[in-house]
Amino acid sequence: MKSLASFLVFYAILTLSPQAKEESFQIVHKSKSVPIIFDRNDAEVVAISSNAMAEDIKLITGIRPEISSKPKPDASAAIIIGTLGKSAMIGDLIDRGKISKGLLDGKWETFLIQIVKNPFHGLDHALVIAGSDPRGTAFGVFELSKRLGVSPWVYWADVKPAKRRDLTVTLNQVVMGPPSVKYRGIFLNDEDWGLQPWAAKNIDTDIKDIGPKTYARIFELMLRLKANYVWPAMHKCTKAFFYYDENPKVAAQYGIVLGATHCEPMLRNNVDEWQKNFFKEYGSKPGPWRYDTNEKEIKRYWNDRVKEVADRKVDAVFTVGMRGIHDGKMPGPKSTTGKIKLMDKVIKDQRNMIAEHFKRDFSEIPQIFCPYKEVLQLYQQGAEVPEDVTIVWADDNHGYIRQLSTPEEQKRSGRSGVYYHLSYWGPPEDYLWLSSVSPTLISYEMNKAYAYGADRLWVFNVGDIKPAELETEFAMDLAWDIEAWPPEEAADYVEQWAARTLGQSFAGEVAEIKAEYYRLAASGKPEHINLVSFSEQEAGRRLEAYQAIERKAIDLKKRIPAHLQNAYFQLIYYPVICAAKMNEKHLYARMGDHGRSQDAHSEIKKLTQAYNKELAGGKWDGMMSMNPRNRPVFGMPKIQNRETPQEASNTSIKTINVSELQFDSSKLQVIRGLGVDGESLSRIRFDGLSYEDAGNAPTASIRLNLPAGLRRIKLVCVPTHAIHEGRSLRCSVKIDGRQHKVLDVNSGSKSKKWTKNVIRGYSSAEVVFDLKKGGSVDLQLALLDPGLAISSIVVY
Ligand code: REL
Repeated sequence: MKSLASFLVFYAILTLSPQAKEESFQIVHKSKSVPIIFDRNDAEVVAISSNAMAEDIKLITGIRPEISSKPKPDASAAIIIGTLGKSAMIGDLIDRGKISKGLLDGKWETFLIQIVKNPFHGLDHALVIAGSDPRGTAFGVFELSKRLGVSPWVYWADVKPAKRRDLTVTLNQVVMGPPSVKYRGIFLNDEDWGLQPWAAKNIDTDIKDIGPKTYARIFELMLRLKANYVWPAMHKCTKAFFYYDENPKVAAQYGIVLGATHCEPMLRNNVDEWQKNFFKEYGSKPGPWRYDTNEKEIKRYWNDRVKEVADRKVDAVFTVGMRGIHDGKMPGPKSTTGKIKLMDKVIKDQRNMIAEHFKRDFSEIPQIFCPYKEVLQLYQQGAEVPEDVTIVWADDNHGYIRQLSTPEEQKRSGRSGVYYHLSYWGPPEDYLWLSSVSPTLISYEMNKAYAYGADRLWVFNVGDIKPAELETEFAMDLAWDIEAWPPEEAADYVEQWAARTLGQSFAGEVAEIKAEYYRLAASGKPEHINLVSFSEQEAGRRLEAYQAIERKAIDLKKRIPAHLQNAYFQLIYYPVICAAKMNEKHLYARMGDHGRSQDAHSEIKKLTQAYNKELAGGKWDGMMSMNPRNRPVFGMPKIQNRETPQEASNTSIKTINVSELQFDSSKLQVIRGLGVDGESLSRIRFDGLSYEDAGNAPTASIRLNLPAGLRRIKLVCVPTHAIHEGRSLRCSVKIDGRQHKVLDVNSGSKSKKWTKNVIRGYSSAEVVFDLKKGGSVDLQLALLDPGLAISSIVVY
């Protein structure tokens, strides 16, 4: 529980105390709040966050602080909020040595929070929040809010803070930033069954779409999460982001940097702007989406957006390169050489446009190239990406990053980033309903990426945002501070998160429930369960495990305080119970139990109805679909005949858990919460070294008693990918130091094997040894490549 302990210590620095102490600052006392003061010349996001803080204080105490631009004569204290170089008050405080310029100057998104005595004439003291830049200031404001007990999910998951009459903050100077990752953000994707219908019905009701009012709420959430970058929703159910003139304005007000997906170069939404509305914009039908045959038209279309972005001074990161209209391949030449040549030309032309309109050095105009799906092959085979462009490596859509930068690529000035899925539409199968990628897997993959230089930009596909709240917050916390949650500690995050979200007294139970929820989903996500086969024993154990967390979640619900019931339902109860019911529906059907299968299905229906119609008085109506894209898994499965023979159960001699192994803990570690068995053995951090000689590689061993004969040994591993081109995921297996074989579990990311692996949640490889005589033997594993994570070893 190291992390929980450090969390408590950390929070003790800034505690809320009912009685003011000398170093404390009273925000609300005797039904009176100190005012919040900021300079009107400061950035708009400062006004926005100051107002949000006033609302947060009101939510806790019932008293809304007054907002003003200068100290009020009748107040002896104030909260002063401002940005270095934009706020005269902050400038003054620096000039008079009250706060340090050096802590902020020249730093990206950095802030300090500090109690200052006699800040200005007439004020005895102030709580100062100062940022190195406007977003830094806003992050400081929301950090204070969070520490006062207001969750980032106060609106988005109804996490209401406990009421207090007085509000006092006690702190030493707090300095946070710069963040580990420069651009950190979310992709709002597959919005058709949640975000779009919900926004149309409840928020942007005038335009019946995801529009400026919805984006304002999303951007506030992002600031609360210290995120700064967005790929807006882009499916055909919604209009292009730029269609509503207000959208980019709202982004600017909230200080959010605009980006666009792997298939939307130059910030253009091709479904809406090319396919649907080209005529409206240009007075003619668009020609083919082919750069080799229709260069002029496509160029003009891109150029117009670049000009608009430059003219309106939109803070943006351009995606360069080209794919199909939507999530398809770039149309054009058939041959790979032809495609690569065309891609090179596209990128060159796009950069000329950027240069023409921005008239600044390329290093000041961030650009990304995302080798997603088939684009990775083009890149691997020679497509040229200028060195100042950030390469945004993608995962395989299932949470395992396909490849990272080689030592050569790590030298590029544009460095690299990651596009990572918490939600996904596409082959081999979607997972658009519940969110079940664990913090530990996120930490494992993103720490690995960071170690290989991916510190420039991280974007997470969060689907409709809900119910990926916890995982999204984890991802953003990690992007802010890569050291906060290393893989071996990431499993503790849930307890810390639950303590501040749902209350300390429930945190341990929530953490236990979620740990099982993630473990079970690792061997078959609820959305994939129809594709995974289990032996009768395995199915039985799985049902028991799900029913155990279901009982715990139901029991906990009875004790959660009234003001957090809504939050608990959407954050924990709905996903956990529905995951259990989805498993019951399919596994009981396989056992021929129609009644229980049908009951599970009906329960999912009932809970989804409650989510939409009853939760928080109907606030989330339209947000939750129990059958996005109507995939077969969501319907009633075929009930099998009770007599149907089940798959044979495991005949193995022994399954070895990695915690039974002996190893040097300065080189290897067991990571809790990773893999199908709930723990996996991996190297400590990602040192980058691969070994040809097993003698030098970190090893783990165990003494086993085995009968003589042919013995098959299977490694069950997390289905990660080799760290970069030219590497693999090898493990050398030795018995009694003599017989020696090397296994490789790297499957690539296109093979049938890979499909099987990501659906069932593990990769595997086997070796056969001929044991001449039975008895005690020494089994030794040498982990030759970084990124290899072994979950268990099965001996047959
Ligand atoms: O996950 C992705 O990045 C892609 O699948 C998306 O771009 C795409 O919109 C997908 O949701 C379906 O078309």
